[in-house]
Amino acid sequence: MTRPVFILNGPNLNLLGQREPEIYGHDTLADIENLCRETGKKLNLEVEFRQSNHEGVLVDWIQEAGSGSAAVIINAGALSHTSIAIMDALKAIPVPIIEVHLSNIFAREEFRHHSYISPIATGIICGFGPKGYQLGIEAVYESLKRP
Ligand code: CA2
Repeated sequence: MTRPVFILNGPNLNLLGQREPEIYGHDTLADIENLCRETGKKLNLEVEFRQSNHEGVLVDWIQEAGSGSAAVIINAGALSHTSIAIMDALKAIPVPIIEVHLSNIFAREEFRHHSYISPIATGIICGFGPKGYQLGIEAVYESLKRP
């Protein structure tokens, strides 16, 4: 069995399904976690799914993933646009990094167009809602087949 795929979620993603459904849809984070677990099961990949509203906690989890994961899939929420600490932590780990956003950040306000994570990510998926997480797990599966 390979190491788990860490799926990390940042600030306010715990509120999904409660507000702004026109942007983020009606699914809750628990629904997205279930989708990830089902996808992981089909591909025989263990999933470690977490959410925090705190930048430092996310940095701790990224460091943990550096030695204990097969890959990191991260939706850092608004911290994607602001956090050099998260970028530095991701830069320091030797596993594939997939950046996911539910919404198409390039079709929204200008301040969302830049992400500190994008330049150091293996790949980026945005605008496909919860399906983006599934696509991220499938991308990890493919990359593990062909290292
Ligand atoms: O599109 C995405 O996945 C985002 O990462 C979501 C973030 C946003 O700041 C990024 O620019 C794009 C927001 C997280 C969810 O925020 C909510 C706020 C209120 C109600 C529901 C969700």
